[in-house]
Amino acid sequence: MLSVCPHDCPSCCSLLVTVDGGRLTSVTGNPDHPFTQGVICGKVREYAERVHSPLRVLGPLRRVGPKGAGEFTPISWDDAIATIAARWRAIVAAEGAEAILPFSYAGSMGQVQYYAGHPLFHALGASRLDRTICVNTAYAGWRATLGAVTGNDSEAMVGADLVILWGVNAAYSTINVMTLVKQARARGAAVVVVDPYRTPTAQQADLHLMVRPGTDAALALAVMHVLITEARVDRDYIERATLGFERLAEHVKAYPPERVAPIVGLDAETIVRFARRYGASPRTFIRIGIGISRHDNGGMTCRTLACLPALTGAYADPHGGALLSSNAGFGFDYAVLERPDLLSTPPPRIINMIHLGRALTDRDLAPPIRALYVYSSNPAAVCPNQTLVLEGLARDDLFTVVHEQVLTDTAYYADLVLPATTSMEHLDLYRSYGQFTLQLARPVLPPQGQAKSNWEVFQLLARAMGVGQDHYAKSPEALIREFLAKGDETVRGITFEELAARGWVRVNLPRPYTPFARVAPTPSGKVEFYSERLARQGLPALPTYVPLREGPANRELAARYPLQCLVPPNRFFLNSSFSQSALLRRRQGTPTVMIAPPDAGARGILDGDAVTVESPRGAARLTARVTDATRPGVVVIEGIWWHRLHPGGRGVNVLTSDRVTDLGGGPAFHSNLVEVSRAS
Ligand SMILES: Nc1nc2c(c(=O)[nH]1)N[C@H]1C(S)=C(S)[C@@H](COP(=O)(O)OP(=O)(O)OC[C@H]3O[C@@H](n4cnc5c(=O)[nH]c(N)nc54)[C@H](O)[C@@H]3O)O[C@H]1N2
Ligand SMILES: Nc1nc2c(c(=O)[nH]1)N[C@H]1C(S)=C(S)[C@@H](COP(=O)(O)OP(=O)(O)OC[C@H]3O[C@@H](n4cnc5c(=O)[nH]c(N)nc54)[C@H](O)[C@@H]3O)O[C@H]1N2
Ligand SMILES: [Mo]
Repeated sequence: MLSVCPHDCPSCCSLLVTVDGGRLTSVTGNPDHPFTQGVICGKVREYAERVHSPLRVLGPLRRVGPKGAGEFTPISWDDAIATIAARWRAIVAAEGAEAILPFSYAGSMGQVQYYAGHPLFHALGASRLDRTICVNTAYAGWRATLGAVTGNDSEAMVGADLVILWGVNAAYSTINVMTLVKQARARGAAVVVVDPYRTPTAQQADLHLMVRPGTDAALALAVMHVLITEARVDRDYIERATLGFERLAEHVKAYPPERVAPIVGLDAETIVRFARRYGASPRTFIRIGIGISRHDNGGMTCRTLACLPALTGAYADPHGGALLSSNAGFGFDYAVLERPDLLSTPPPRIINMIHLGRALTDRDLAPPIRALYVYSSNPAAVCPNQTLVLEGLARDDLFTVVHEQVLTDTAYYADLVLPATTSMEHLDLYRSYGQFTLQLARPVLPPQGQAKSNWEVFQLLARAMGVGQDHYAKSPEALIREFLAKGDETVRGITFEELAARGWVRVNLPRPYTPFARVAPTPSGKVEFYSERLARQGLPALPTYVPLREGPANRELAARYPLQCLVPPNRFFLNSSFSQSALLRRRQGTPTVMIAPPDAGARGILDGDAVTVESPRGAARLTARVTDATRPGVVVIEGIWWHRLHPGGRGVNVLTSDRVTDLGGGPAFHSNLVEVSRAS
């Protein structure tokens, strides 16, 4: 049977699943899907273990122990819904509906389940949530240069001369890109990886540029310097499709390779060679990851990288260009799912999700948050500044409901836990942010235990609260049909029936897809080297390297916390999902921090030692892995283990800051200064 991977990953794989005796027995990649090509990651191959996990929540639960202890007793669905409705009504009467905060992210990328709660919370007048934790910074930077978050089709890289994987650890985070990289190599392409540590992706590259964290904009500006001074640019493209070239040319004089070399931690010669290689042909494809954007200067970095293919004309080449995300390739009308018409005027306040800890602990917030409803997310583990998040979740006067598939760290703090279906148990429509197919997955299993989908629970809550009834009277299938019908030309003609029969359909985009070949949907209609819009926001109008606020240039902080700490994904978890899996935990090992031999030596740390990593926010216990895969001055903690699985009970995000980046209100997870010491 056909299914779709529901997880928050750009690949959005098409799956083949088998079910036997009411149990999921195997999950493999669909060989007929052009992006999946039969290959899926080691996490989803073990999906049966997740669906039938001993930690699955199978019925509603009520807390009996202290918050955080995870002690519950079963209750009925009727009781659970009645309890929630009664508590919400009392809170609305006493302090107003803004005292209720929904909290969700991308546990499921299915469009029905992702947006299921928006209409209810809009109709109630609850506080709105600004969902910034992942792509907002990157998208804001990309839009500043190009106007829309789309790019060349990854499949085009197969015919490229040069493929650059810039701040993307595809071998972990979107494995199917590696399939395309291998095919490109077989046809003679060179592969360059730009990443501050030697990831498995970097190990497969012809050249790995091990840059210092947060310095990519400087590197890109030096590349521009070389391209422009050596006249390796496409004058025709620049003339017809870009704005501000003369100003850019003047501006990048300040970034000669010799000056940039010590900033980025590469020698000038390497930078020049890289620039010449890039300028040798427009047949160059850059796959840009979201990783580079999780820094203080992340928005500007994305904007700067997006300028490179415009200098060489690669955006117009059928095998060139760049892709950050395929987001805007899908022209849907989200009002169908989100129902902004149900919002009051003026709309309720909006709370940045990365400030969850602040919002829950802020004594001056009026009204305070009295009720939290968490679904499709595990904020206790994934939000920055975990100390504050846990302090908030522990509040006895906070009424917390968590709708979950498994008993997560966040669920441990819930007053009520509600059981959620998995993608194998409910219908949904999926779009990807790394490729251009639309997919549908129908249930292959009945709901496990008493599990209900997000949609079904919001239907019950809407009825109990007496709001949004017109919306929740629809079935998920009717909603999907309406959503398809109201989309623009990119999805016109794609029907529910076709999706149900084939599993996937490519959206109506030309092949090759070169969206920025002649124009870009910016205010000027061109690729903007110079951005009036950024200038109006008080930001540099031209691409600029701005040192990290929390980085080596911050001498005072760096004196106490001399190491830069990156916190990217690991191989076997998906954010904190799959932490529940004993099998995948075994494959993953234990929570570790990678540290370079000189840094370890200076601290008397040996490989395998128990260490404490401390940032200005807090401290976590990990196992040291002494390795030259990272450079001196940079340590790496891969993955988000549920914090209750760390010795000491605090996870990686106890270290990270809830400071926002330069653009888009996203988090600076990787701009994180720490000190590492042997645990006593
Ligand atoms: N196995 C696995 N896969 C995942 C996830 C997971 O947790 N596990 N998460 C999923 C999600 S939600 C997302 S958003 C995507 C994210 O996937 P990606 O787009 O790949 O982004 P990140 O994983 O955040 O970071 C990618 C790389 O950026 C590097 N990096 C950090 N700072 C810098 C820098 O300053 N310069 C450069 N050049 N590189 C830098 C990191 O070291 C890392 O190797 O992956 C998805 N896929
Ligand atoms: N240190 C560090 N922190 C990070 C990151 C990082 O790289 N490093 N990455 C950040 C990024 S990119 C992201 S996107 C966020 C992700 O943060 P989250 O979106 O919170 O991701 P997960 O940890 O995967 O948690 C999703 C939860 O949703 C549940 N779930 C799945 N499907 C459904 C459903 O249909 N209904 C309901 N009710 N629940 C469901 C899963 O069981 C899981 O526990 O984390 C961020 N945090
Ligand atoms: Mo993400």
